[in-house]
Amino acid sequence: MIWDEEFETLPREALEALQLKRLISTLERVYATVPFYKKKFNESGIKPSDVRSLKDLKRLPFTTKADLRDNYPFAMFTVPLEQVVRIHASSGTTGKQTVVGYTRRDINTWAEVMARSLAAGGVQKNDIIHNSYGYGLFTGGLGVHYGAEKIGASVIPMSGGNTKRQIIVMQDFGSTVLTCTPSYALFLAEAAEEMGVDFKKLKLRVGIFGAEPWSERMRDEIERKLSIQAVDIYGLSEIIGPGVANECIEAKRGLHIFEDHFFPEIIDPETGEVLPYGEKGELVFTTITKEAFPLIRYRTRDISALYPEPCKCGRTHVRMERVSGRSDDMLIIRGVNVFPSQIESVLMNIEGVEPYYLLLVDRKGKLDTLEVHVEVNEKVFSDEVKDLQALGWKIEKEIKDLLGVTAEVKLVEPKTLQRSEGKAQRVIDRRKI
Ligand code: DLL
Repeated sequence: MIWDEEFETLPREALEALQLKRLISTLERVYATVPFYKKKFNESGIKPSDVRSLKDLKRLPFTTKADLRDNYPFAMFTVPLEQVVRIHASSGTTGKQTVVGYTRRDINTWAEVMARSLAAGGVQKNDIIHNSYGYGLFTGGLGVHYGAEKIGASVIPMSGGNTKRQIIVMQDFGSTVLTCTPSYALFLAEAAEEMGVDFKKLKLRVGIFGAEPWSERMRDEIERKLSIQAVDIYGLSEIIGPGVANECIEAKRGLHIFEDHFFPEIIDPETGEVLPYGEKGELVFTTITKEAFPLIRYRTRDISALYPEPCKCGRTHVRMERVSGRSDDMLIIRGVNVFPSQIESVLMNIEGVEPYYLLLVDRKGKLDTLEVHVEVNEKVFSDEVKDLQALGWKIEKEIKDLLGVTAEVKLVEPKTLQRSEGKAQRVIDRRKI
């Protein structure tokens, strides 16, 4: 179902005209109210009035996470705090937290794009949404909540944790939609199995999963174990929270970016040059309707590509490929660039291996080492030692063949690696400590 037929199916020309109008008004707003932007634009010798077409956007400087840190906590806001009705923050893995603010209109915009996202995943007003994204400073919980209410669905504000109770609620209340991180969805499946609850007998029919990278194989695994359809939702606090883009359930091939609110670009992360449609690079967003905290050319560090081809769902907004990793997540192991998602793909293609793994990177002397801890299923674990050893070697060989890096694989007992209620931590890099 398309939530906002008019805006989500705008012909390209009309969409671009709208984007330009909104872009110019955003640029004027930040130039007039945020000293950081005024200084940066002046240094680049460009004024908002110089931007006459969408192509001119690339003449503007990027905004980075470091800029947000330098302006911590509120110096990037365009309005006085009395107009800010909500504040969220994301902790990130390094450095100071990033603080974001919303006016009342921003909260409405967010609810609107979240309603669109949920509707794209097939959610309707008679659904019961079991929302296990964390409520709090994290944008997941409240973001989904407002979108669900806007649709008129019944939302259960579960938040993360208390996994057994989650299963009981899902069973007793007849939840039809699950919203949480993909890793937590798998954990819920595991917990249900231990409690003797059969997911196939539950009313759950769809899951809207995001906030961390996941693979096509993981989608298959979740769909099979939970007996549902799984769609991908993308977003980041800085841009608005969840609801920047969402897959449509009709195609499940890439996420439609709500381009009448967020203007996307893909750049080469090394040179900053804008790349054409279809090429992989770093996603950059400019918000064109936000009031309190607009961002101009914000470098997300997320790796993706954009596809403008028409979609069978009827939406005209471009699709982004599922995020395969972050440019700053890339591990360089003995000179070889490795993304955790590449190792995940290798693991998920091997029979007997469970979707729980941890990558441990260390430096012994001058040499980097990579240990891959991965859980195997009960059946494999009860095999003879020599079979387990052979499986370990097989994984090592596949990693070496496909990624060109030597890893030491440790097969661990089922259910021994830490489960996450929110974003899973899959890499420990001891070299930085
Ligand atoms: O994770 C917002 C969100 C909540 C999105 C719930 C989807 C669902 P942050 O905590 O600021 O916000 O983290 C943003 O998470 O830059 C990506 O690296 C990653 N991320 C978010 N969604 C996806 C996804 C929320 N579908 C950062 N696939 C982003 C891969 C994702 N990575």
